[in-house]
Amino acid sequence: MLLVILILLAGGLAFAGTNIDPTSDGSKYAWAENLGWINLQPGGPGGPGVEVSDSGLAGWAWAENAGWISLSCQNTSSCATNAYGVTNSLGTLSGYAWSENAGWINFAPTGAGVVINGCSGVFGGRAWSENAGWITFSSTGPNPYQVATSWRLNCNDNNPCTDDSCNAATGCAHTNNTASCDDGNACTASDVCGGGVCSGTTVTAPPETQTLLASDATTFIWAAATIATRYDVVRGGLGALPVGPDGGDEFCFDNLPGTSVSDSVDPAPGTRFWYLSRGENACGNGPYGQQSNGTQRITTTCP
Ligand SMILES: [Ca+2]
Ligand SMILES: [Ca+2]
Ligand SMILES: [Ca+2]
Repeated sequence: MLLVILILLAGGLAFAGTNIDPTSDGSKYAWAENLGWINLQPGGPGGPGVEVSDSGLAGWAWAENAGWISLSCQNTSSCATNAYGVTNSLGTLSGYAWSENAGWINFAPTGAGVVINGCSGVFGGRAWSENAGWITFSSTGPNPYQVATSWRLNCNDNNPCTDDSCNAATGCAHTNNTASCDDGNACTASDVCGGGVCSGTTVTAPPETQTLLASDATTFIWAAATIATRYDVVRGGLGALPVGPDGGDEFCFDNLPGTSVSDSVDPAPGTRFWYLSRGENACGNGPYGQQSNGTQRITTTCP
């Protein structure tokens, strides 16, 4: 039997390696009441032993009284004819392993079952074999033993507003934090985590620009408006006031990045230009301010 299997193993099968007994302290033995010790890393690291993944167990275990135990039909490329294997669902194992000499080994028998502590990697619980009886994966008794793996549960909940941790006694924990974040909404600002959720202060259009003045004969400047990301400036002729309604004598300097604009155009002799600015952002356009009679200045010259 051993010879047959070893030839089979040598016949072109690549081992995934083994992540059992990561600290090399002997945490690789389960105990079967009718088989004795079962070694889940019989060939040492890189050998044909057991590999734990998010989806299940792969590779082989070795029982001193029963020979090789296959944890997956993939070991012998036999899944097409007999799909079996031990699956891993967040640390809870189920399904079957196969031993030529011990028969099927059920990892989730009624009233028992095998689990892996996703935060410590230590196996617990029992599997059942009709021929081998109970197989126990850890014991704190007089002769303590255990199987351990470097596999870990992924506690990342993909929520940046929680700090994720893995505690061997209590499992995954997600603690709300107050980190800065991005709620994906351009019309909220100062986004921050609270209660496990990212949110920000609603952004509306910028307020009216203030402190408009000509800094020299060709340059018009104004003070930055809060939450404005760009500015429009409308120019018109003093003789054509009031402002608006659109086009005509007016000219638009659209979507200026800063708080000034230089105008290379001179007014006709004897006339003068007026300039107005407004702030804009992705959530709206600010006002041009009010006329002396208290009504809003409206012009559609600038988009
Ligand atoms: Ca998180
Ligand atoms: Ca936002
Ligand atoms: Ca604009």
